[in-house]
Amino acid sequence: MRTQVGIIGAGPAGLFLSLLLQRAGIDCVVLESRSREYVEDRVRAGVLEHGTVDLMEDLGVAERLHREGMPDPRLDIRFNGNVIHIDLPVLTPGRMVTVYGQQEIVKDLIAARLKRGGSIVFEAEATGLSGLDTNQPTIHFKHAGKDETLTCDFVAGCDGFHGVCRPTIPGDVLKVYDREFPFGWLGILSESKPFPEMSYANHERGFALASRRSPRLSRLYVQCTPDDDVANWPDARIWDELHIRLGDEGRTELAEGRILQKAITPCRSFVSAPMQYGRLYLAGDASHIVPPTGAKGLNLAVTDIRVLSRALIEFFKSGSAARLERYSATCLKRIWKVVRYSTYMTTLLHRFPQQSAFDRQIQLAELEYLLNSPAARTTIAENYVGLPFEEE
Ligand code: RFL
Ligand code: PHB
Repeated sequence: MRTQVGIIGAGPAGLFLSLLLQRAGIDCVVLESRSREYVEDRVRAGVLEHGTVDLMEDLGVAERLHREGMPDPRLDIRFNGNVIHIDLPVLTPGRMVTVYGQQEIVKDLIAARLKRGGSIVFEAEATGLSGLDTNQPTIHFKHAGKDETLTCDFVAGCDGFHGVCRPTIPGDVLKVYDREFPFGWLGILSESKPFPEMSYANHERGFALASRRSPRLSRLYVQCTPDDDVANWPDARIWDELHIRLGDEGRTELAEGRILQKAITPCRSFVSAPMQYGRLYLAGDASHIVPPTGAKGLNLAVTDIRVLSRALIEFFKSGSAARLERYSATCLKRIWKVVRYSTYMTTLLHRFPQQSAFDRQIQLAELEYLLNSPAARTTIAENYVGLPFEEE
């Protein structure tokens, strides 16, 4: 097999890239190790920056997003009986976010790609790359029990955090910045009426978050230990912790329902640089991950793809590699700002096991400051809706 751009991974990064390249008349093939059903059902992110929504519109894939997505103008932070209201359109120039499940985006992008005649090979697992320092790199993959190859002009490594692309960059070239937080998130989907506001909570017993997926589907999270097991969390324990941490001790506010899904996610920041090596370009979780507190992972994958698609299109149209050469540097500027913000929100809202009395007081003082200062709330608002793009 031969194509211009070989894309590994049919997550948001790989799928957005495939649609952008396809629109520009550039041939590409997407290889995905899992089945179509598996990637369409994987429950993950839910908060879209306005730039992510704009890109969906631009690509003509926002019809269902506008019908079923929930524009969200506010987020709340609860602590010690107080509620900090962060009113996004007031604090940013008229902006807000949209709540729409990542798996719904993935469904919409897969449907559009296939309808437009593009190819996605499911259950095709990339096993290695060769010739990255030549003009004809090759992806080796297994499909239907056979070893196959895909020769390309460029390889886009969109294969997530546990993919094969990042490890092919030699260790002496790749620098890794890593921080593991001493907790995880237990997330559930529940058939129950959600809170009207996206509500984050800092509580003595740990962090909690009340989000949603539809008017009848709640998405709820509680801080747990990093090596925790869902077996330690029977439904009653989850509801008890949610009521307490969200400040609903009287159990009148948070509606309970049947729990459809339960999973634990570690909280970790990880950045690898550079994001390119020879003819391989990494994008999204393949290159960096952030703790979910900032709601940024998916949005950051999308901003990498904006930069990468523009650089590849310029190369194929004009022969200029100038944008490709500065791909990593361009992306990393934004990535570090998002890592900073995600670290700030994570540090602000969680209980740290070794937290000193001093550190706890600083955390509470920061929350009091946010309660009373529109300037402090603006810094959260402008990061939450998405920082402006700096690339010319
Ligand atoms: P993905 O989605 O992991 O996709 C990578 C794809 O590559 C495939 N793959 C391979 N295919 C072929 N050969 C191989 N060898 C392969 N190895 C892997 C995988 O099967 C997969 O289909 O990465 P991508 O596209 O970079 O997208 C990143 C996002 O998925 C991720 O950052 C977000 O989900 C993070 N995240 C959130 N981001 C937000 O912007 N807003 C949020 O509200 C938000 N909440 C969250 C989150 C992530 C969470 N979890 C579970 C990690 C909440 C949670 C709980
Ligand atoms: C979600 O709805 O899944 C969600 C919302 C906000 C976050 C993380 C996840 O910070």
